Amino acid sequence: MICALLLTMAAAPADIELTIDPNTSRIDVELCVQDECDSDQSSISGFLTVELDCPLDPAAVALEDFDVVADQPLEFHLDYGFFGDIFADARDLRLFHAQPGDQPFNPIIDGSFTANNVPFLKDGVVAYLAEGLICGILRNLGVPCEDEVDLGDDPPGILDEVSADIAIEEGVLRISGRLDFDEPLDPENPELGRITGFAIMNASAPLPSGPDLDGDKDADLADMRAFQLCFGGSGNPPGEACPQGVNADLDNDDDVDLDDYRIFFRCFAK
Ligand SMILES: [Ca+2]
Ligand SMILES: [Ca+2]
Ligand SMILES: [Ca+2]
Ligand SMILES: [Ca+2]
Repeated sequence: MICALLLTMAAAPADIELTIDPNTSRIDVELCVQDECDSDQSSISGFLTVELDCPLDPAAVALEDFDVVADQPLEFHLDYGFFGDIFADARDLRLFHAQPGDQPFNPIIDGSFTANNVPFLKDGVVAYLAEGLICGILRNLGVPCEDEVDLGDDPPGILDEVSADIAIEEGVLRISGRLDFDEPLDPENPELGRITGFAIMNASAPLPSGPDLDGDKDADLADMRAFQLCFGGSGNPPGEACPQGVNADLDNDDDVDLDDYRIFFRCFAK
């Protein structure tokens, strides 16, 4: 048991958690039922976690986790005039990674990357009420006039393609992306209506200095010498000769071992 735990810790990657900025990130949703539409929006917040092949000069990025929430409920009023109204709201909306952890690296090309087949889970509650003649129209389509759906009951979905821009500016890692969606409300009842829209996300985090052990923005032979002085092996404290203030524990598991060397070497080999 302890062995398995140590192995898991030894494999802990050098993850970077980026905070989503709710001031510049939002979800915008349009709900259409029987040709009547209304839209609403909310700021979004949360985080995403990535691993870079080399933090000094990344050529590839792995999207390891994300957890995004809508800060306000979305509210819709579909007005059918003489035929009545539908009131709908979506509360506590949340989208998060279904299998967080180590993921494949995706190449960064012209400042952006694409992750494929990303599994996700949803959460939140969608409720609606149809009043007047529109209620009878919904019934004829086999849809109740009032319902509440817990999105957390849905099985995991797959995002075929998640693309985002990635940049490093003055020691800050920035990732920004946009996700468009267009889904039938009920796949078995496509004429009922659709939910369409987009989410815009901007996230950032201070970039760890990583393999640049002497702080001169490279990973060269001088850094390699410092790394060797700090090497202590798996589960041991850093080597006694490790220079003061140098942190060669690049995967944050309180040792300087071969896992840290692998991370160091990705930058050194560039
Ligand atoms: Ca270790
Ligand atoms: Ca250096
Ligand atoms: Ca140097
Ligand atoms: Ca370590």
